[in-house]
Amino acid sequence: MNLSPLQKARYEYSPKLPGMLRNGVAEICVKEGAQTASVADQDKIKELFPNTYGKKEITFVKGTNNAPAKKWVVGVILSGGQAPGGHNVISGLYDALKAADKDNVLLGFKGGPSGLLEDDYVEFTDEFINAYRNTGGFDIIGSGRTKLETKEQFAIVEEVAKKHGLNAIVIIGGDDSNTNAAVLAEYMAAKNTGIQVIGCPKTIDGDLKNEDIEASFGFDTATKTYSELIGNIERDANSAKKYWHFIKVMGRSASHVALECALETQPNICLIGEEVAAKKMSLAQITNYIADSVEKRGNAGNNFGVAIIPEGIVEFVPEFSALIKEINELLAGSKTDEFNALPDWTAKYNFIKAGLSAEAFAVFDILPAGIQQQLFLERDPHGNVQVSLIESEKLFSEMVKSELAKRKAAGTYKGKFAPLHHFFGYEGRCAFPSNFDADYCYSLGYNAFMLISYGYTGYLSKVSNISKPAEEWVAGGMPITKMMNIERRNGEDKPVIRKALVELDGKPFKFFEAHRDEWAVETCFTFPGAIQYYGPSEVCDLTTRTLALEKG
Ligand code: FBP
Repeated sequence: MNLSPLQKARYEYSPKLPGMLRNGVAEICVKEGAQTASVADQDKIKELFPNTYGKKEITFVKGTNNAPAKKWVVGVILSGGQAPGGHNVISGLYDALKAADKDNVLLGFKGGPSGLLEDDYVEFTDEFINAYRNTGGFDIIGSGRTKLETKEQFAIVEEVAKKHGLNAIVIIGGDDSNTNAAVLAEYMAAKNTGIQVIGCPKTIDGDLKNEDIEASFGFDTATKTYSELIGNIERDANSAKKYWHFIKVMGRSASHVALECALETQPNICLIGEEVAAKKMSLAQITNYIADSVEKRGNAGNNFGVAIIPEGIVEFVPEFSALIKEINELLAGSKTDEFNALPDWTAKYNFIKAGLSAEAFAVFDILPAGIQQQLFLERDPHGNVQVSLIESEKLFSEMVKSELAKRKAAGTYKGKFAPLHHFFGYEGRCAFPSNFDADYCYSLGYNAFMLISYGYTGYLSKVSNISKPAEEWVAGGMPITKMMNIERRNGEDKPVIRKALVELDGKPFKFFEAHRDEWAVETCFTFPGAIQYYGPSEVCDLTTRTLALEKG
């Protein structure tokens, strides 16, 4: 492997552990807290998790380790989308295992949950692990999106685990993967297999967050990477003074990533999906909101600006989601073939017009032609519209363009509008983890082993107080069932970890709301620059603005 100077330097970085984990595994003991209850639907969740429900919150403290002596064989998987720091969760877990006993074994199952089902694994060694310390990516063992959720799959996992003598499995994933970790833990406990299951909170989307989990790992680095790029674009915009940049950022449904980037860079516009839904905003209202900023700035001679658009925005626009629902029905089953057989777009357009309700067609008809075609051409294997592929940055810039043409004709708008488009997602998911993510992830992994060694199962590795210096972080564990409620998913009631959306009464959104009117008209850009790995702590160990505001 060719190594960059930074990669070599990062191998030598020593991640910071919470104070109570710093004396080594022999000096870590458990303090049990109160029994827990799920955030909602307690009776139902208790019934579904008779063996793992209601367990106590736990915290680690300095003291003699009194965990039973045992040889450990642990399996680990990475699940879902990449997030910076995954390699450090594995190295923290490995180091704690080996510190407890050098004969302990860590197996990495490859390609995500499917690695466990297919028994495709690698045994970690010092040499192997050392080549991945403090680096981005999930390439150490790969990841995947297979869901571990059926009894048949659990039986295979049990068989594979028994074959290797695994006493524990660590699942590094988002809300869905950790929900499945809780179900797997219950299965293993119910069958008295002795196989423990521990989760670690991962996702750049920031939506695995609650009163116990202050942040999912990867959010810090990904948003800092996007903010660096957005800041650079802002500086370019402010230099050339001739383009409006429409920037879509990843993050799935929730707008945490967009909001954090806005707090970091102070763009002219940032849409927040949760607000759009709460105010039931229409496409026209959103368009007008952006066009007002372009008009005011343009009339003052500032024909440039930056607008951040969250990936999931269109799902939150009520009239747009109603349209998508009708399109999915219109093309259900064999009707897709009928549609595809039509000779040209005019014939397809007439088919659509005849098939949609008047309200849905009115929404469809105001969309730019490119987006109209995207809605019908790019569909998933079930024939549904792939909402995440909709180029919402182009959708809004084109709608703003038409609106501005009207305003120009009416004589109110006197500026020029030249939009450019960007999508930032994959650029941030495998960046070298910031010092924060390197430290946080290593601590989550180290801590996961402490939970295992003390016999816990169905717990999420929890490191809190993370807006403070690492010395003051608090390590422990929380039963996953505590974070669960019942939700309707694919027509069934399911126990799931509640997904965190942006809270409109939360401090990060309130701060943004208090400043955005000024940002929309004036040029208030801030340029965060690249992530710094070496230098003064106030530059290198910064947490996100979201965390700082939430905990400040
Ligand atoms: P997770 O929810 O698995 O962490 O994935 C996050 C994410 O990066 C989303 O922001 C994005 O919508 C999605 O993955 C993209 O998925 P894929 O990697 O399959 O293209």
